[in-house]
This record gives sequence, structure tokens and C-alpha cells, in this order.
Amino acid sequence: MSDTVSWHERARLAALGQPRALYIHAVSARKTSFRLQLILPPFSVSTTMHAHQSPPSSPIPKYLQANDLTQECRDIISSLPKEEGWVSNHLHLYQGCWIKPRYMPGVLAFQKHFQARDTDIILATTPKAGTTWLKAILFSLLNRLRYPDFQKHPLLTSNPHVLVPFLEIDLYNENQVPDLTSFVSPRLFSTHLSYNSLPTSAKVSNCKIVYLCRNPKDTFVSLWHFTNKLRLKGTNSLEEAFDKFCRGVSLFGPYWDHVLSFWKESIENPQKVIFLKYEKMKEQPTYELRKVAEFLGCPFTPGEEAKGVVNDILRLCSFDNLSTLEVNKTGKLSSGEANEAFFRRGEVGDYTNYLTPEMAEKLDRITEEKFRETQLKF
Ligand code: PAP
Repeated sequence: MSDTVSWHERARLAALGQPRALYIHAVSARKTSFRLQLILPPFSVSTTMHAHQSPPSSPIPKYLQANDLTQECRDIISSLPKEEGWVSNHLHLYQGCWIKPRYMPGVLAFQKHFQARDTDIILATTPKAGTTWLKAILFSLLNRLRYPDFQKHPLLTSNPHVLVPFLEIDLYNENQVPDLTSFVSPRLFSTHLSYNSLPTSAKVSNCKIVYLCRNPKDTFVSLWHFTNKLRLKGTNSLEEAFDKFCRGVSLFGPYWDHVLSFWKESIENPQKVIFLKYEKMKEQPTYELRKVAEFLGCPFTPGEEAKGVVNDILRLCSFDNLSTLEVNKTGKLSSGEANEAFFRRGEVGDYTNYLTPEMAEKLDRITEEKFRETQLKF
């Protein structure tokens, strides 16, 4: 109970008293971005601008352009095993994780420089597990006293990836030592790295990790669609992509190693890592949301329960709501991906429309084999 009180009190004070809140008045004339000035680091503010105003059209989106790599980075990459990528040229196996060369500077800088605080919250996911959804949910949950009005919420004008940036893909990739001072406590970040590849400070501090994964068949199908959208021309052959996924060659994969790394930690250290599944979130969203709120030390009060805040958050973050917002239909991330690419069907079991029974069986077999020692089932 004392935790509850202190979280609410801290959040109330933060909502009232943060110096950045005063900044609202200075910029309130520019309505489209003022709320974001309140919470976002400089990098994200410019990202938000891009989300609202499409960047000048360039034939090659930023996510496909080569970035400047340091000699250290080039040396590391050239020593790593490589495979043909799903979107751009190659993926490289770094510390057991398949990574695009473009992300390598961010991964190295994140590992080297990130100093986790005990109050930090990191959302970790395998790609296409429902990251966008859970970013929206965690952002609304943690900022519910700052943004109590769901009719005027930052999520209505900003894509969840702008509000909750990736550490290695966004923050540490934009800047080797990013300025994180404008993140109010508790700082909310996200990552696609596996537990083993996280910086030491994230492991040894008391920061909390919310992990989300999804059954491998839907994860694969979602990833296949997403990567097809990102390619400039031609679709990936479903069979070739499937073969790569089964061999573990997918962004931040192997999928099973990723899931296992967080699963193990959630068993050994349940105060630190909560392990969630997309399917369970779809099935029992209110139960899962209350569980996450408890885990993060900000449970819903009886007053909030009576007012229906749990359902308000879920409605705001629902697929139907987010996917039909103007910002998510037409905007782009600063890295060039269209926001709409993160919203496709948002359902469980869509794999049946794409995988043959033999393919589905093969993935089931691999999953059973990889998770044999655990209670994990999909
Ligand atoms: P990322 O890891 O690249 O950020 P991520 O958000 O995890 O992507 O995956 C997108 C998937 O989540 C899509 O699934 P699908 O391809 O099977 O449709 C997307 O539709 C789904 N998704 C996005 N937003 C929501 C939401 N609000 N509720 C449920 N599912 C969602």
C-alpha cells in the first residue's frame, strides 16, 4: 500500500511540478507538438516533427541508407558471420543476435554508455511481438496522472515509437552518448536486444524489464509482411524467409534464444522481469494490464478502478483506435518507416492464412524442441 501511495504521490508531483511542464506555456501556440516537448528528448522532438510533416521525399528511405560507421564498428562487423538480410543487404551475428550493420553503432554505444537507474523501465520485445501496442499501453499507464484526459492524449498525435524510443535503434544510434535528461522518472525505454546482450547496468540495477513475445508462427508472418513493406521492390519469397527464420536468421533472432533469455531471467528474478505473451494480452487484457501495473509498482487505485481507467487505457491503445488515427495512417518515423506499417491485422492465428500445415508443424517442432526444458508453450 505504501508503494501505491508513494507512486501516486510521486507521479502527481511530477505531473504538477516538472520544470518541463512550464515549457508548455512557452510553446503552446504550436499545438501539434507542445505536449511532446513536455516529455521527449530533443531527438524525439524532431522525430515527432517528421511524424507530422512528411520529410522531403527521397528515393531511398533512411532505414536503407548506409550510416557512418567508425573503424571499430567496421572491424567488428567484418569479423562477424553474415547472412543475406530480409530487407537490406546483410544481417550479422553479434553476441548470438542477428543485427543489421546500420544498428551496430547504436548497439555498441548502448552497451558501453547506458547507465540504468533503479527506477527505469525497459520494454523488451522480439520484433513483431506487439511492441507498438505495449509501448502505447506502458506510456499511458505510467503517464496516467500527467495525461488523464484520453481525448487529448499524446498517443492521439504521435506514434508509440516516437513516445517510447528504442535504446539501440533510436537513442544510441542517433548519438553515441544521447542526452537523456529530458526523460522524466520513471524513464521508459525499449529494446529489441536479447537479455544476454543488455548493458551490465541494466542487469545489475533494480530497473524493471517488461518482456513481450508472441507465438513464433504469427511472429514470422508479421515479420514477413513488415519486411515486404520496407523493401523498395519485390517481396521476400515466403519459403526463403521461412527457412531463414527456422535457422534463427531474423532481426534480433534467433527468435527462440531471445525468448529463452528473458524467460530464464523472469524465473530467476521475477521482481526484475515480467514475461508477457501477445496472445494472453489479447485474451485477458484487463487482467494482464493490472498485473503489469502491480509489477511496476503503480497499481490502479480503487478510485481509478471505479472510474474505468483500465478500460480507458486499453481502448486508447486498441488496434482499432491506434490504426485509424491520422498520424498512424499517414505519418512516418524519422528513420523513414511508414507508421501504418506497424498496424496490419493485430490478430492471433493469422498464420493459418499463410503457412502450409507442414510449415506450421515444422515451427511447432522447433519450438517444442527449443523450449523442452521449460514450461513455455505457444
Ligand atoms: P516492431 O517490433 O517492429 O515494433 P510490433 O509492434 O511488435 O513491431 O509488431 C506489429 C504487430 O503488432 C502487427 O501484427 P500483425 O502483422 O500480425 O498484424 C500489428 O498489427 C500488431 N499491432 C500493432 N498495434 C497493435 C495493437 N494496438 N493491438 C494489437 N496488435 C497490434
